[in-house]
Amino acid sequence: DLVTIRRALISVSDKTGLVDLGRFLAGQGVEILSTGGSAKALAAAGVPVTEVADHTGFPEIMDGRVKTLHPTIHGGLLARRDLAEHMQAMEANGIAPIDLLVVNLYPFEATIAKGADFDEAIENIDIGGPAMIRAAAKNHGFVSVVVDAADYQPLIDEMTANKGAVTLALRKKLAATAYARTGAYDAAISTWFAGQLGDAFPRRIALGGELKQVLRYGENPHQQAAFYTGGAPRLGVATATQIQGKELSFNNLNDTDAAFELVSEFDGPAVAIIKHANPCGVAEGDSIADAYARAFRCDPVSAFGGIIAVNRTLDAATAEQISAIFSEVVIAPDADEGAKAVLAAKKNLRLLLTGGMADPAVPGVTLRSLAGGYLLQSRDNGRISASDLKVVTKRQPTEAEIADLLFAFRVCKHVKSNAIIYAKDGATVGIGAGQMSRVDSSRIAARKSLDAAQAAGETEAWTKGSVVASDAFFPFADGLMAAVEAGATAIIQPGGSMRDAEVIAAADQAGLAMVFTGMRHFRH
Ligand code: 93A
Repeated sequence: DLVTIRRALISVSDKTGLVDLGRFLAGQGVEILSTGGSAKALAAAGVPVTEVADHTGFPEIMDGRVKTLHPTIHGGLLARRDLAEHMQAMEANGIAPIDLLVVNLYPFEATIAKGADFDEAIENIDIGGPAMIRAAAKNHGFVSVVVDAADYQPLIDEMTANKGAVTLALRKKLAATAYARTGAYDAAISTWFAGQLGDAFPRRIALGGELKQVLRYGENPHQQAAFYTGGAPRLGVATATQIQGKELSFNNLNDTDAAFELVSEFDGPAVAIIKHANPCGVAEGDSIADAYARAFRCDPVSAFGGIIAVNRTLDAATAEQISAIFSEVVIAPDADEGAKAVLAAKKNLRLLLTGGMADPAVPGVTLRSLAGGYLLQSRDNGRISASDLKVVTKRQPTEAEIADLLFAFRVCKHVKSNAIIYAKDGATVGIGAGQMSRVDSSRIAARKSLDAAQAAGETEAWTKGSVVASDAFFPFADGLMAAVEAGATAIIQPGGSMRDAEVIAAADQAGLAMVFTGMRHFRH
């Protein structure tokens, strides 16, 4: 299954490594065909080369739009060397076989990334390149196709080891890479095109994306996983720089994303501590050191082995507090030298720096797979402010209560449903997450708050005198009564239940203030 390379076609936009490859091939006695710019670069380096136009006898026309789109080229790439009929067709039409294709495409992705206008983007859609790549990859039984400069060396190594020939194993691998490239290329074009049309839900989506890391395993050790970057650039775990620590795991990446998205919601200094994609403490504070202490206090037991996100430059004082226990990851917009020095002592702790915060209001899409399909939705960028609140009880919330209600509802958005959040003075004091019944979430939050208070030497749960947020309406008054029992004084919830009247009456009876947001924040 070895195929000796006798003739190669080289047509590359990115000329990296071109001359070295050309020299190697020429040294192996390979005849090189090449397009305008590539041929020029090779000839200038003294590599013998034949222009594709001279080979086909047809000139490059229409500003290069038609240069390799010619039967002499495609016949040379597609002919099956094991079929007499194909060989005769080549013979009869003066077609020479091409054994190696080296192509990288017009830089469409880079062109749109630099903000090019519509016409320039269109001109950077490569047609001839993908056509040749797909042809050569189809005929990988006889042809090698290289679409990435990173594959020049493996090719050179194989040819060197096999007297100028390439194995079927490598040709197959190169073919798979080739189709991934043309697929991703068209994905980038279609995504860009849909964006130009303002079409948020195109009939067909093509996922671009680049492999960043093959992970040790997935959510569990028996699962395989990899991390891809792509889509609309958004500051966060996928774009962050890792300063120190072990390799990130699947769960680390997922939890760190949740942590960073949550902490990006707040304007003042804020800290979120995440376990299993849910927060176990969130707080705003005068400084992030203050916010960390208050977030940690919510549930110190769960915070062990957590993932910490902060929304200000990490300083030494906060790093010292973080170092007091074992944590998996810290993500921050930046870290000062003092903080870096403190965390350096924790060899395994991963420190990720993003260079800024994500804008929670920005539109975008989230994608999830299910058996045989995908779910695509616009991201939950909903944000409730004081002017959106509708007071439904006799008692109006105080200003302090309103501030805590808004804080708690913002946290709710990042907690698995059913989510119940108790908060006081800009810090969570009880979190109930992921229960199938809302009243259970309410009770769990209160119970955990009591545990944390008692561990800190207090007798009363911190939910006493707090406010409470619910990610969706209370279907019955029981969930609200659980909050009353826990000592909450005010409630924020979307409203909209059939039994709203009953729930409002129960709140009035208990002397609570309750506000409706009209917006739900389910998170499943
Ligand atoms: O405009 S094209 O779509 N028409 C073609 O026939 C064609 N053939 C190769 N672009 C075409 N190419 C692309 O030209 C290659 O994919 C490569 O990116 C580029 C190399 O051009 P040059 O060698 O002139 O720099």
